[in-house]
Amino acid sequence: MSFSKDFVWGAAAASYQIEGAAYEDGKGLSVWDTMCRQPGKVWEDNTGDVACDHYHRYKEDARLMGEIGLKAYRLSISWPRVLPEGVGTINQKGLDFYDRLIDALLENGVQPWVTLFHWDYPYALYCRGGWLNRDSSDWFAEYTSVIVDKLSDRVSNWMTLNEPQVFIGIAHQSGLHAPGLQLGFADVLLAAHNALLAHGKAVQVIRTRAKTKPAVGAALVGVTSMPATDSTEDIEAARGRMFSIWNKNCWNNTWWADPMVFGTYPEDGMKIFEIEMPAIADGDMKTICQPLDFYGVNIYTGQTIRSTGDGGAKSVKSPDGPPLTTMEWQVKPESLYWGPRFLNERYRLPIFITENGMGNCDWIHRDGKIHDPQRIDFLARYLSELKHAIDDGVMVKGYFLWSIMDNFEWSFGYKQRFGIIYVDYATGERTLKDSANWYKEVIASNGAILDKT
Ligand code: GCO
Repeated sequence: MSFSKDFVWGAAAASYQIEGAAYEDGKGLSVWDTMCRQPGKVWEDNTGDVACDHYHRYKEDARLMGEIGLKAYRLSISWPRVLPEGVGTINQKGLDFYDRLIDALLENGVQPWVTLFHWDYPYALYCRGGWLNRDSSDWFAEYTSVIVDKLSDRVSNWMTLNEPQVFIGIAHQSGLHAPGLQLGFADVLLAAHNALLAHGKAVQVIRTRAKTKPAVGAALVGVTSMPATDSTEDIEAARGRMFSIWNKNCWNNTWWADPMVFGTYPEDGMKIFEIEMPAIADGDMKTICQPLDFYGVNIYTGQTIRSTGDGGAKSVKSPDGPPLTTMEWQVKPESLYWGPRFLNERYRLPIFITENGMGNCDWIHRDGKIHDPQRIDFLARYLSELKHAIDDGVMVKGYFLWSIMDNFEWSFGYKQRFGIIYVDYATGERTLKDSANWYKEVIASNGAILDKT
């Protein structure tokens, strides 16, 4: 076995990170627009005001994606661009942008995979309590219906939320991401519950209103554990760690995926969070648990786990001088073997890697090209592990490289470059990096060249 003929080779980006045009054509404010206005919140006070100017350059971008041979592009929609107040009046010009973008992608042979929410939350709704407001799931359902009505004649692949672990945990608990709140844990769990309800209601809306048969999932972040050795004990220890909750934060798999897939919060979490648990109304868990077509997961790295020999697990200290990306994330290719394997075993859904890639120190070399051998090596290692998982029978159906182009990396601003297309932010000029040309060959050979890289 290897990559199937219909394996989805893709790349991803998100609205606020690339679009720019933050104050154009009637777009409303998002919490990231306001966060970037607060001095010191983002590296060098960078903002997404212009970003990659994708709002104006989308045709060129779609053409480049076609040139690379992408089968699919994972984009997200800016909620306040379409609904400046978050609900109510539609901003036609904003909605039309996505209409044109979808057409441009299809003209270039690239299937659009749409994420409804990738963090640019409408500021107007934040002022009404945001995710803490019980109505927030209905606001999201209303927004979803606007998008589905407009795009579902051409879009059939949908993701509801991107990384709730982060936009709740980091944005509402540690405050590093917009809206930058540091709430008590009871409020964090309330926001989490409302976000899960929003997911469930959005799935219902997609299923009832879509004009073409939809495939629906979410893009969760995989908190991946990997065994230190192939021994049964270490594998069990890693699996146990991957699906357990042991401290009061949102950085885990099960608090999010268990309600979505099984309709229950995990027992260990409920025990640890006992005094902070939100009120769960009748029917909530049923609403959250809607049938899903796939499990989308973003995986960049992982934690190596060893059995303690008495049923426990401990994480293995990194070797001295570990391989690191510019984000200082450890290079752990096996995370793309164990992550999908454990998730597929537990949740029994086909897996899509909705993000994987690396921040690298890219610049234009003296020959005018962008040589990024580290990224090529990184991707080859990770994709080989993914192939290994598929060979072992793990149901993995697609892979989205993060990112199609350099972009605004949240609180890191433009300091980090994740793209396979280089963006000169001063001019907007795009240049394919070596990795883009390499990925083109990976796609054209359906992964066969990985063995030769
Ligand atoms: C996230 C997001 C992306 C990031 C990417 C690199 O995981 O933070 O989904 O928007 O840019 O993961 O950090």
